[in-house]
Amino acid sequence: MKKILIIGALGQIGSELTPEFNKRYGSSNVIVADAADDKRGVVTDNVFEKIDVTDIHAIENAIKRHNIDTVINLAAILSAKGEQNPDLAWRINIDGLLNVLRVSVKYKLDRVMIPSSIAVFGPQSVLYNAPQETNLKPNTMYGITKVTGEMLADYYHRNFGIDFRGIRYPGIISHKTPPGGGTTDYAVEIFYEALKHKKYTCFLSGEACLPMMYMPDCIRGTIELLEADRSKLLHHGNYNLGAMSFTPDVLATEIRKHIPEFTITYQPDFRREIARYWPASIDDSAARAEWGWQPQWDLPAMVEDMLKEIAKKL
Ligand code: NAD
Ligand code: AKB
Repeated sequence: MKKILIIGALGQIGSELTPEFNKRYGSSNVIVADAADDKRGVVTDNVFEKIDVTDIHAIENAIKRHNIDTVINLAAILSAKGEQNPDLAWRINIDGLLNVLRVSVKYKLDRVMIPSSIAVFGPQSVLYNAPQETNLKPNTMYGITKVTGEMLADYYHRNFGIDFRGIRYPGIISHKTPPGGGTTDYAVEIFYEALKHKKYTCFLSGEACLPMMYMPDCIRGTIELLEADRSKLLHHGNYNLGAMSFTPDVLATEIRKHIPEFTITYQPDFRREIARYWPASIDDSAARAEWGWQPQWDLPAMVEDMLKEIAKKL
């Protein structure tokens, strides 16, 4: 892992992974890429390449030019946007992923990481303490692309020896960059509305319990898996990763401990149907056993920190 290319680096996770990589590996060794322009000034110290992940030549050019040996592909269409444009979700999440896998073989990359999601689970999965291995038949296009991605990654690992690593992230909560169009986005929006207007209308139902994680845990877990000893990994692109689980009702109650006037109302839309077949909690014992995963942030600590940080921004 000497020279790293992050594709999709301007999004919610990439914008926080990049500075951590810079600290760890040096910004001259971290090349960042995205199909979008860096209008928010996310990238400060890194070389920036405008790359569409569906353009294999653009990826190849960057790999050759910068002597890349590790690729992190964060470019994706998330669950809610994916239901609105399933063709686009397939093109970016699968054609893009295949491009990354193909160049990994051609340029003999040292390591490749592409995230999966709790969206791999579906109506036939065990949804409480959802096991690592279970019946995966999601009913969203996003979920279908994530299961397919996990299977393709396994195939490339088996047949071409690619060192592929990936996590089924839960909903990620953060305050730096807004989430990109998912079902768990409510758990970020709610903080801005609580601070600005002391009320929030939620697009899920009050009892929709989902696994969530605060960004510092997400970044630490990602780096820990990336750096883990390959010989200890029995899985590759599909680690369940748990931290906390809560419903909108429970999150609102926790926010009310800091803002007593805060109220929440519910107007569920199509995203309620997406959340309905996602797990309430996940069994991450494989990640704990194989590379020592241990979450550090719980709900009260996360809520306190989010309110403090967003208040500074507002
Ligand atoms: P995001 O939507 O915030 O960011 C995605 C980035 O990809 C954006 O900057 C976008 O401009 C870029 N992008 C889109 N299409 C592109 C293309 N064709 N070529 C290059 N770049 C393109 O997403 P995120 O939340 O940072 O998620 C990163 C990864 O983590 C995704 O694979 C996502 O499925 C996964 N994930 C995220 C969460 C979460 O809650 N954030 C949860 C589970 C899994
Ligand atoms: C989404 O809601 O689509 C993402 C995810 C859990 O994959 N946050």
